[in-house]
Amino acid sequence: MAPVEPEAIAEDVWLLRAFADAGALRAGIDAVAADAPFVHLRTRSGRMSVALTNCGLWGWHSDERGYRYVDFNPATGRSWPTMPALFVDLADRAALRVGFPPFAPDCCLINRYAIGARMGTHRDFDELDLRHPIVSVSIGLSATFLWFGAKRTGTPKKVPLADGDVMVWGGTARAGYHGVCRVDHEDSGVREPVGACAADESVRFNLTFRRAK
Ligand code: MD3
Ligand code: FE
Repeated sequence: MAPVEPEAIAEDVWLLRAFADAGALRAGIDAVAADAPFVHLRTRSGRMSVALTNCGLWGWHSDERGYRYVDFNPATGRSWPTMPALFVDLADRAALRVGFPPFAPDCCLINRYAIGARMGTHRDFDELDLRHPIVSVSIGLSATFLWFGAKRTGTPKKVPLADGDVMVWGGTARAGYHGVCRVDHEDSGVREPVGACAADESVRFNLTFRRAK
């Protein structure tokens, strides 16, 4: 894999462009989804346009009762699929690359964005220990990530994310507000999808590695 210099996007936010072999990760996503199919969960504000699944010990779940981590898949009654070794290795290498101690994620949330899907402004604080970083990997179609930081108002920093890009959040950024613009057309990207994704349908995946417990 080509060496990349981490780019500092904001305080404690790092971008590693084209760090991941997205084609290889796609095989892992397909294996996870074969056991734990993608679903559109409900939140208190309605049905999510993003479909998701999980692998690892814990999975992020939402319904009318709210958000939480669950140790089995409510849709199947089974444990979440094991995190593929390739996933764990990538998350660990990305965290190390920007100076974090070894990162042992126990949850990988996989988001799937079809054209038209978006993620509203929110922050993630259901994890027990916010000292652990978050590592996220973009696969397939490009999208614009919005970084608001400590306040959910104001003008966000817009970060175009392409196939294989990896971001790491830690420290002060861990509690920051963020979102993803509507994925609206296929040629919105800064780079063409490569490898196995080139032949793929119009979809963006995002892997989010977390230490939930
Ligand atoms: C920054 N996912 O799943 S990257 C999410 O592209 C989520 O699917 C987006 O926001 C996506 O919650 C954005 C991942 C991300 C996740 C958690 C964070 C970025 C974060 C927590 C703090 C700061
Ligand atoms: Fe988030």
